[in-house]
Amino acid sequence: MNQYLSISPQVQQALQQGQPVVALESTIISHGMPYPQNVQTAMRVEQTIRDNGAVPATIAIIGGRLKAGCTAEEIEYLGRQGQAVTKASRRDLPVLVARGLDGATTVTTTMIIAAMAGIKVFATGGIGGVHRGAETTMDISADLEELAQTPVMVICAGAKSILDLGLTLEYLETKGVPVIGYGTDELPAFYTRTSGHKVDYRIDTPEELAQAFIAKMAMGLKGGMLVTNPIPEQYSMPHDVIDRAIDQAIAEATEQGIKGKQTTPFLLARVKELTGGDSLDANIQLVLNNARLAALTARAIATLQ
Ligand code: PSU
Ligand code: MN
Repeated sequence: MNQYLSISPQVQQALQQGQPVVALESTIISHGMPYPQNVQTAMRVEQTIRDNGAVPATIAIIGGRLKAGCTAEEIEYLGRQGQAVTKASRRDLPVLVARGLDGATTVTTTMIIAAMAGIKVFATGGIGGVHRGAETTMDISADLEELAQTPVMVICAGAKSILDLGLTLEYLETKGVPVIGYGTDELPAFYTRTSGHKVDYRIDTPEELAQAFIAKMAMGLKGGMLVTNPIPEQYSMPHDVIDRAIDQAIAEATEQGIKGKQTTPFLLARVKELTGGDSLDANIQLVLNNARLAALTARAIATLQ
């Protein structure tokens, strides 16, 4: 086992016994939602995974250790620290680990640590992608490169239209990452069930998600798979409300010269402020929905293997 990895006893036992485990990221806790809703949501997500027959493994870097399975105290700590914790992407791991520091894991680093631990399924809210204006800023999330090389299935609610969704799909195509719509032909855009962009394949059951993922692994094709699961109808938001908030947030980011790793957290926080509590409620519900699907899919993989 990697000398920097710490797997919690519960997660370790589940992995040894071939039981289903679902990885969860921690940047969504520290940077994605305000306290205390972030911690409450993280605990509800873990419980949803247990209720659906799998073991949750919230992933983070604590004191330089790569944790697969955080305690309730560690989740509370990350939630309280909020943006004071380092948002840790692939390039941050060497120095954080060498210095014994803390880091909240993005989709990228959650995939890396999940793969080290042997966890195949990961549930989150939204992934990073190609930002609008990337043709001049070159701002493309490391999440896309990670999907291209690390063997983890990422179950999300699509990507927010703070990104250029068309370019994000083009990038994933180039990198050979299958983009699946769960029960839909269209890429969901996080708060909304539609985006006007088609996914590569529609799959309607956890069993078929499991079969496709197992086939990919068995063929030795590197990289992961992206499953986009639309927000439940009753929680989805009107396109015009969300589009207006996103356009304004992007204009403010440009005006204030927001760059690099600050861009995504800035946009997420502004969209949340501009849409009031509604977007936070929608965010919480879609994460719970993804946790449920991830648990069922992890079970299907465990049964097939
Ligand atoms: N998009 C969301 N919510 C999030 C993130 C993205 O809707 O919480 C977080 C995830 O941790 C994701 C990261 O991996 O932001 C991407 O950041 P960047 O764009 O800087 O790569
Ligand atoms: Mn970026």
